[in-house]
Amino acid sequence: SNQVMVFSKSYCPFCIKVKDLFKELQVDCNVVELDLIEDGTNYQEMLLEMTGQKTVPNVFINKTHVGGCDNTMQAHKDGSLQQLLSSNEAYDYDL
Ligand code: GSH
Repeated sequence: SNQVMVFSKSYCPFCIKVKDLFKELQVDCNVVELDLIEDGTNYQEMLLEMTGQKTVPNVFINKTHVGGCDNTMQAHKDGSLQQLLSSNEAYDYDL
């Protein structure tokens, strides 16, 4: 099945909006709250290098980088989110 990753910060309103959307769609997602991780790794810098995007939320579905909140809402509107969610690619990141 598909795998959804949401890199988030617990206090970020855009992240809450994205997490609420997936909840509403009854899509299980793996949420990583970057502000709650204290292992010394700069995950945001890694995400910036991978995707060119520094802000959270940073959403991935399977092998596809969806983007931030605006990108995810737009993909929901235009149907591309559902298409990604119904695809069957394996999750392939090595974070
Ligand atoms: N337009 C962006 C989107 O649609 O995702 C807004 C995202 C945004 O502004 N996120 C803030 C952020 O990442 C947190 S609320 N700020 C920089 C940071 O926390 O390092």
